[in-house]
Amino acid sequence: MLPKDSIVPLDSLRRLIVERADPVGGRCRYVAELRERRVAGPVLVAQPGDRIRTVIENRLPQPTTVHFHGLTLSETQDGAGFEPILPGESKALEFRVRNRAGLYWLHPHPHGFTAEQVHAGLVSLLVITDDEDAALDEALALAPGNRLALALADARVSNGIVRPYAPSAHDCLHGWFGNRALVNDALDARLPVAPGWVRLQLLNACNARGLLLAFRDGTTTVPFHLLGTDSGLLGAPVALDRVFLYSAERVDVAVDVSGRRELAAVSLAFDPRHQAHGAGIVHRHPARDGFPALAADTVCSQPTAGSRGEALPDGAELPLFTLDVGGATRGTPPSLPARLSDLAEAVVAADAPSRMLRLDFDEKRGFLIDGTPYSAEEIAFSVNRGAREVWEVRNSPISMPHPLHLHGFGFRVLRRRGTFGPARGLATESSGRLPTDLGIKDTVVVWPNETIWLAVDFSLPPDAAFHGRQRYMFHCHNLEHEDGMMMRNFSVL
Ligand SMILES: [Cu+2]
Repeated sequence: MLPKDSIVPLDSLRRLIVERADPVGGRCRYVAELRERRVAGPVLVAQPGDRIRTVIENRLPQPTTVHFHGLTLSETQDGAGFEPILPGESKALEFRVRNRAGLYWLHPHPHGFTAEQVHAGLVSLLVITDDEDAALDEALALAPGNRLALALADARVSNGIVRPYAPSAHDCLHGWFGNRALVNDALDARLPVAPGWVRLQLLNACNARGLLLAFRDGTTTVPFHLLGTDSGLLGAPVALDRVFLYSAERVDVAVDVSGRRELAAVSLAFDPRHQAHGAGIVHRHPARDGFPALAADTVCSQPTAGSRGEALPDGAELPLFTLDVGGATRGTPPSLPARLSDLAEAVVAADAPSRMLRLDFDEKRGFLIDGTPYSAEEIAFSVNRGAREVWEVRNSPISMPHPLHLHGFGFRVLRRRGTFGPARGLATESSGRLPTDLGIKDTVVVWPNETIWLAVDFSLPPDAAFHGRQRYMFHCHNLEHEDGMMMRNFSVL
């Protein structure tokens, strides 16, 4: 993983400071405070069973929270917006890691500020490893430095400077898109690797941009293998030449760079199916009242053209990063293991209760779930601990892709119907499932006019110390949509 000096074991984290690094431009960062040192922009590492015991300190001029995306935690630990940490305040946090090995991440989740704060750079990766995960590294004979965990974001850059977050009404409708990729917060990232297999755990940390990830050597497309998704390894690897990765989704891939001098990761051009049209909606989230924006010249949520002219539209080709291959050739790399994990197909009882959710678009009110804008007090429904449900999620035909995220619980994709052409073309099964649907997910993209069926398991670990009613949420992870109220609460009883 890279860079080595940014790696922080989760159980040694004494304090997590959320700070604004640059008051004019509004860039922010997490700083991990350990017993003996401080690390800006930490990559956290943990194993199942590890315990975190830390204090989160908010040095921003706005409320914040730290959401542990993908982890099974209590309402308080989950860091959704129920208990914002006000400017200058701190919050003690303690929990045990119970999730599978995989790439998870931390980001702010305070109502009305999530998009601005994530865009400002508040993203930290959490890599959970275990024996199965280590066995794979060994089977791939990974050279030191050939395993990387990368957050892929985009930003509007002019004259080498990341412009502050200032969405127009158009941006609030479609999302805030940049023109350059930021990889672990760096522009034009070049990552040194050795010949052989490279294992990449990649997060789409863009506010709104969908990525169609591929690798190129010159003009040649280089195939790769999908090893895992949001919550860890697949049962078996899948050979691919491209993969969709929407906001908050993760992929774990292996690519062989033997015999190459460099390999470019790109997002290929695709039709992003933005079929929602209208003047746009001005969202001034009521939670923002009384707090300043992060950047001096931010004009947040005004119906102006803003800096839209500098944005590349969703679906435009975008260079992401380059692997620089150096060092001695080490012979033919080993073949991939046929099995990666003991992950089995989801088993769904014939009488499993089903729940229908609609992702709606209304020209005046924007994107909503079941026609209902988010309200912190509302509970859309309650489920019992241990319940297993089938969710049927239908996206409107006059809509756009929505990456739907469920807090606290992983799910499996059972089936897709109505998937649009280029995505449908990647399906490997008659059920319409894509290779990324074959693992445990916490975020899944739903295309316009598409219906997906999910198996959701509300089991809590037997040792979970969080008894009583727990509130969680599900929402679109296009962060402009999330702040625009495309979110609902539910509770687990
Ligand atoms: Cu959305």
